[in-house]
Amino acid sequence: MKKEVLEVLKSNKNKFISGEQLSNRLGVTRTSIWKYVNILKKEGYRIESISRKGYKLIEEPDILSKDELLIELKEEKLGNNIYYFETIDSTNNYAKRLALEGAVEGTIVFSEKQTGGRGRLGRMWSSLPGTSISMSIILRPTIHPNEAPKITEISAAATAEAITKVTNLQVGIKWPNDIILNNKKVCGILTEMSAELNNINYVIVGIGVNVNVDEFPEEIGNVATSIKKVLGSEVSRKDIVINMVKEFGDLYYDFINTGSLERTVDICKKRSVTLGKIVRVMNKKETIIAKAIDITKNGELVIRKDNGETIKVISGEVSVRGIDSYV
Ligand code: BTX
Repeated sequence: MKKEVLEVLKSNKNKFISGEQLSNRLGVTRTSIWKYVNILKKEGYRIESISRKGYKLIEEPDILSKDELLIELKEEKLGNNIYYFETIDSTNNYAKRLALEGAVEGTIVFSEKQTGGRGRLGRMWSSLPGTSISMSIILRPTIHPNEAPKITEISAAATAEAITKVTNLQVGIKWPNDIILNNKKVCGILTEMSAELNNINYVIVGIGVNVNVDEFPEEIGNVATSIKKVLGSEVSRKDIVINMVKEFGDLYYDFINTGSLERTVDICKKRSVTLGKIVRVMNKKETIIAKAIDITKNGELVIRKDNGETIKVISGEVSVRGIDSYV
């Protein structure tokens, strides 16, 4: 019921709505309404209450609560099923458990704090409570497992677009999965999948964004930045999340319905900090130093070696000269 009270107050923001109207509309007593309003106030909502006038929502805190997100995302295809934690080991781990239990596509797991946030290849991801976003989306795409890397690019494109929409900052994409601001990482994406030979059981897209982080742990101080550090002011995490989920749903269902990755590739090319640069590509077999020259319509990175040979890279570790510290 707290969610319903909040929803009515939000749709009447900056206007008074009487306790009686609220209680008639929601079918609960005025005392219950008063109780829920007090809980919301404790959560940080600024609500004016004046006898005979009722309640007026004046200001909303920047919290990523389940109620807030369910209200804001109710029109979207993704995000109708939300799990929210104060602390968890890793939202990707929890999402995996949910996926195994049959959670539907579009289920999203959020946590304020992760005690075991994971990056790729066993690396760690540091997520700072209250100032960053840690979320994992469960997907059940009807595509061939070979196409799963495309979902990482969709996530990167959606996140970059959302950050620009909210902040006006021109964020870059380091192919395929890092979002870059001023040559430093502002967001990381970890895509994991469970599949059989020809079909995917589930994909988990884990996204970590440094939004209002002031100070990073020493070991990542050189590589990490936050939106606040670059913009110079705080940004609403809620606005970033809502826009991310919207953009993601838009690009993801466009790809699923049309089979074309064109819209995503256009964004990735336009924002690429990789194209035109010398890159080091590491895969299980070898390490290649070459120039990144294109991204194909299927999202592969095209690199050209000194001897003129061109190679299409589907996935792998790509470091970019000038951004990553390698020779
Ligand atoms: P990655 O392997 O590309 O990047 C990991 C590397 O990035 C680390 O080795 C470290 O150098 C650096 N790093 C760690 N934390 C941060 C940070 N906060 N900002 C910038 N750089 C950092 C990228 O992996 C994928 C990260 C996905 C994180 C999300 S959060 C929600 C979900 N749950 C989970 O456990 N992981 C994902």
